[in-house]
Amino acid sequence: MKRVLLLVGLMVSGMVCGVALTANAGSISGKVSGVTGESVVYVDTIAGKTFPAPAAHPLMDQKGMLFQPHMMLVQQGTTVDFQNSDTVNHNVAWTSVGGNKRLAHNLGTWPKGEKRSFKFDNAGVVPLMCYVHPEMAAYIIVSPTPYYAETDKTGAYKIDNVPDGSYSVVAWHEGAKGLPKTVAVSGDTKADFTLTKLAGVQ
Ligand SMILES: [Cu+2]
Repeated sequence: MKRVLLLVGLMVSGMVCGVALTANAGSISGKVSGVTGESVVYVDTIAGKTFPAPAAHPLMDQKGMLFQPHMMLVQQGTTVDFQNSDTVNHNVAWTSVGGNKRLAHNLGTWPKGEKRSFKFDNAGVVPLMCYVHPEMAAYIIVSPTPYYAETDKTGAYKIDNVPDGSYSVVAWHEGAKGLPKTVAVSGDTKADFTLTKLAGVQ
């Protein structure tokens, strides 16, 4: 009798594990081509789904007259810390978020060693600029879901732990229009993108 119960127990736990693995084991991977260097790929807004904001504050530094890093990918709701590490004053501002000019914001201008923070509650590309030094530029890409990845230099990417389902997946590269594509994720799924560089498009 005990042996039968043990066997049933093992079968049930095996089934539970199996289901759990199937639900969580998916991924989206592939290649972004048509552009040179790193791009980003993220799963766009999923209807009826919200995700808790990450607690970590990534750092956008202004150092050596550059925004560092040049491209930062964060989840919606993330607070980014902006720091000035140079001896000159720097400004941080953006003219839109996801193309929406009403979300333009100027964080101000401040000296070396100071930091200011901003919580990005709206998804989309944030083109960063410094009004003191017009040559300074960088991008924060705010993903509405936790399913995102930067490509490597060859354009290859992999987004892990994506539950099975049909999603709009967006590929973006500096100077190219974001390209959405419907991807039906079932386990490990491939999705390739070909982007086109456009003049005047952020
Ligand atoms: Cu500056």
